[in-house]
Amino acid sequence: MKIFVFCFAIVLSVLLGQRASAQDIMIINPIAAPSLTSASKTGAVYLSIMNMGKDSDQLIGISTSVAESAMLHKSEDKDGVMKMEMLDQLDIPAGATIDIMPGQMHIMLTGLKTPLKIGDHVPLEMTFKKSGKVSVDAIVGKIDDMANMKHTN
Ligand SMILES: [Cu+2]
Repeated sequence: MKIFVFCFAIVLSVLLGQRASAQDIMIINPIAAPSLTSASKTGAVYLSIMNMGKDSDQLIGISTSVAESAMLHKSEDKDGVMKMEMLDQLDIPAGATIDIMPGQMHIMLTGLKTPLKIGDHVPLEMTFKKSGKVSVDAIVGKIDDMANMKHTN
């Protein structure tokens, strides 16, 4: 009986250990912007990535079934003109939360199959170097006009 309990404890700790490492990355508040016109072929998704692990991790790829491609873009205000730059990977330090938010970064969808309406689902598969694939379900909703915050500071 004692041996049984001991074995059970080992199995349990192994299971919990695996579960912990698979859940080091947490995606918070994923939201997609609604399309402005019915002809829109591009879209944007915003979310925060939290790394609860002890090691840094890197976001190395994103895919979605609603568009031909999804990639991480950095937006920069250069003399009043918004410029976008593609990021091949994004470092998420241990214990850090990285915000992909308007005015800073966005996940750009190109080749949208249908325009995005409020309430639609945008499934994303995000690939991390250490944590592997993380599935995300972003809902299309009104984006707070956070981009305008840059005018107040
Ligand atoms: Cu972009």
